[in-house]
Amino acid sequence: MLNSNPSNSNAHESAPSLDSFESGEGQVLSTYGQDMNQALQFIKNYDRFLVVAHVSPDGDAISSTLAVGWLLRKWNKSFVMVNENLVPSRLDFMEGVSDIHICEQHPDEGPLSFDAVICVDCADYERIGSVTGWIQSHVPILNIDHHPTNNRYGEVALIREDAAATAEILFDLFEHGGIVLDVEAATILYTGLLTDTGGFRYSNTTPHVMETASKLLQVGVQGNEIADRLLERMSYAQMLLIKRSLARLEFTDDRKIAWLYVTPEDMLETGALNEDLEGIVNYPRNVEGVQVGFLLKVNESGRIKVSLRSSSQVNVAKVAQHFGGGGHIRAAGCTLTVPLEQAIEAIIEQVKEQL
Ligand SMILES: [Mn+2]
Repeated sequence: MLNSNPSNSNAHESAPSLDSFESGEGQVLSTYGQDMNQALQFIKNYDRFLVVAHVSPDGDAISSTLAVGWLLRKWNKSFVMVNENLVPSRLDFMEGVSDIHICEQHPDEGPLSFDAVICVDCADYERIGSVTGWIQSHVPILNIDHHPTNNRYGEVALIREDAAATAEILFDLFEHGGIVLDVEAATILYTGLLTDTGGFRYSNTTPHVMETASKLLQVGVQGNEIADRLLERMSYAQMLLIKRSLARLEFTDDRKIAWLYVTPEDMLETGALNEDLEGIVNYPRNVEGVQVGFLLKVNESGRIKVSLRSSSQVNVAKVAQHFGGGGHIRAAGCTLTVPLEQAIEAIIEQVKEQL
């Protein structure tokens, strides 16, 4: 079935993106090229796929899920896209969002049968949450991700730690495979790139990111519209939540660490959804002199989700890992099950170790 598709007939011969991509590092380059070949071969080898990203999906998770779905559709494969949790409504504009099954709404109902799994934007297999219950242990997995903490699970792992987003790796993969993007696919990839770089502002915004963005804009992506929708616009509930949580902003005596928290009552009384928490953690981090900012979200169960952001060389992934979490050097997260005051003290102590 794939041979009928001319755009994919020379997937293994052409590697147009690689030479311009990391010149001078031939070793890294060729390994990445080989991994991309293996990933393309994996997709060709099977016919029915499950595509899944991490729980509480962000822009890159949904972008990557949809981009893989777009390719599978193009290659006439059958597939089911799934996530444990609801897709944030601000991401609704991307083509295919309504096709993503939400596992928490149908926990007992397995998906259509499938013979391979593609996990995107997940540092470890458990990050897909309850979707693991849909997958039998013998089913082969393709693992596509950019987290430095990725443990290379799965039969094939396509990992580039210095990629800003999984969407960036998928762009490389498509370019490597000679797969021509349409505006829908380009918009999907651009969204992952935009959100995981904080609007092309974070330190992961490399020349390769901007080259990728440029190529996507050339396909016809409306970058300004996506930026306005995802970076500027706020829901009313989100603004109420910010108003409340900022009133609780606290600092250590040296003002190098700052934090705030959100309670279940805040969520209930403002009508905010989990997606409305996005970006709040930047307020403490953005204060002059603050090296690490963090946000604690207390859940009804008493569990506390902590988001950490570093504005300096402090590696917050290490802090998160200490509590069983993970992430990137400047953005990481973990979950604690202790009272709020204790959680704050424990996090501060670990951050101080890294300072
Ligand atoms: Mn990501």
